[in-house]
Amino acid sequence: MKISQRYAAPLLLGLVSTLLSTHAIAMGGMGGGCMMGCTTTPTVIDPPRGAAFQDPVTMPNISTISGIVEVNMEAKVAPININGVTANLMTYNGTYPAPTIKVKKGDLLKVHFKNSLPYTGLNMMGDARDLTNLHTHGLHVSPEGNSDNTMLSLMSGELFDYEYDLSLHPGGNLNFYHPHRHGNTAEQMWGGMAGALEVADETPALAAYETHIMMLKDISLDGAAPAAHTMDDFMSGKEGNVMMVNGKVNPVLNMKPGQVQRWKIVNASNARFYKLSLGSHNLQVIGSDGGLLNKPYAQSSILLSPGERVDVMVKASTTKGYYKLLSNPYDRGMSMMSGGGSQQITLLTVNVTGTAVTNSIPGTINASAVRLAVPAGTPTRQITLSMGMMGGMEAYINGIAFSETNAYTAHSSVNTYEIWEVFNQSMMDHPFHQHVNPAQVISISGGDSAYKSLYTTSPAWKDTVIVPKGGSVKLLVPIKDYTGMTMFHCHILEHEDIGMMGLWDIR
Ligand SMILES: [Cu+2]
Repeated sequence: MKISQRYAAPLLLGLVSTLLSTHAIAMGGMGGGCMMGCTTTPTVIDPPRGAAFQDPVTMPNISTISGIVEVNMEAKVAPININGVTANLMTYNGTYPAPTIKVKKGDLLKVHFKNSLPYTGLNMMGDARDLTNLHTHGLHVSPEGNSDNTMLSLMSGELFDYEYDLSLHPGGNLNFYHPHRHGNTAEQMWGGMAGALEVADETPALAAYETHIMMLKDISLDGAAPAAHTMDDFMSGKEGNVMMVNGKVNPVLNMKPGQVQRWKIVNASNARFYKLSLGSHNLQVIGSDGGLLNKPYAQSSILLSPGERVDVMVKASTTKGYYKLLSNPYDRGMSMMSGGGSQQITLLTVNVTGTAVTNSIPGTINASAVRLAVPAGTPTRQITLSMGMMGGMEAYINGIAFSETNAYTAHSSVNTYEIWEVFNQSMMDHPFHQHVNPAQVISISGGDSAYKSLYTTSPAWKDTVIVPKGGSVKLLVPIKDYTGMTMFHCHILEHEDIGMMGLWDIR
């Protein structure tokens, strides 16, 4: 196993602290916008209807052996057309979004990884920009060795063969692969490194529906490159000014009148939250991060933070016409002035057209999905998330900013349960993500009421949950099957890079 071979000290932090303190005062403190309760008129971002909707391309499987999926994956800079502008993005295999890897439960996934990112010096964290690795967000697999090992660090030119044994992964769900090299994660994912990893479900009732994958991402360009991160971006989380579904602005998806489609949606943005709605249509949630729910849960809108996935069924109106899939304003705490907190964005347009069909949404999805009772005597662990106020560009878990030499470490025993009570002591929401083991949400204090209701009443398995600003979340975490050193962190990836990450040592 290779641990970071080229890990430079964060030389710039002293300078950064000074500048940030000055700036924070100028902005009137950490909030930088509406602290509470204020309303603004949404900024409407309604681009013209774009090209026909396309799913991400599928990653070619080079294996001829049943039960083995084998892919070649190369991290590299490549020209990508972003809304008419050709920009050099950081990609997997030269495409954005990266190709979807398709596997099924029980498969062995082999990834022949090559790091062809060029060495281009150090970033603001003091880390060489080429260092990367691969995280399979959502997979219940080993975090050790050549599996989902986010302690690895691969230099430009390095090859590495990953292997993921999916025999204990519980079932069908949409996962998400992206880099996880501490200090570089935010810049690399912002630059375009993200792909879907679909574990097929074995639910015959769902097989007949037209199904699509939608990767939501925003970006800003500076000339022919992704806009560079600033210190403010690391504190606030970087949002872009071009919002895309599968790399396209406002693509048009055709549905027949009355047709039911299934959409598997992943928020692949660094920091932008989406509050999705489709006119007067209900979005019927049938699955979440970790798999299918027992039945559809009708929602008029769905809040989706970075790293979360949602599996929805939508029944098209019987009235032909155009319907906008919107992202509505949601104040995550730092974005009221310019970002998603104040914006109503048309992400995609549904064109209801053609000959009517009579589809219906099944009443039962996965009868075996249940909410677990909390086992008697389950111990509680308290995890507190906080941000540096005046002290510097840092974020903390239980008061410690993660580094390779110092981290809050949770010590757990395999095949036990724990309750994790996660407190947010900052004025921003933080999507809390734990690797390897999904959890069920016992309770949420604060935040969006529909989000709270959905995830505290349905048998959802979550690996990413919003911890509302000033609020808390209580999770029931089964620690199953795998020992090893893994991680939990904020999925606003800038916050992860500045330290809002802890180690999880499972023995
Ligand atoms: Cu955060």
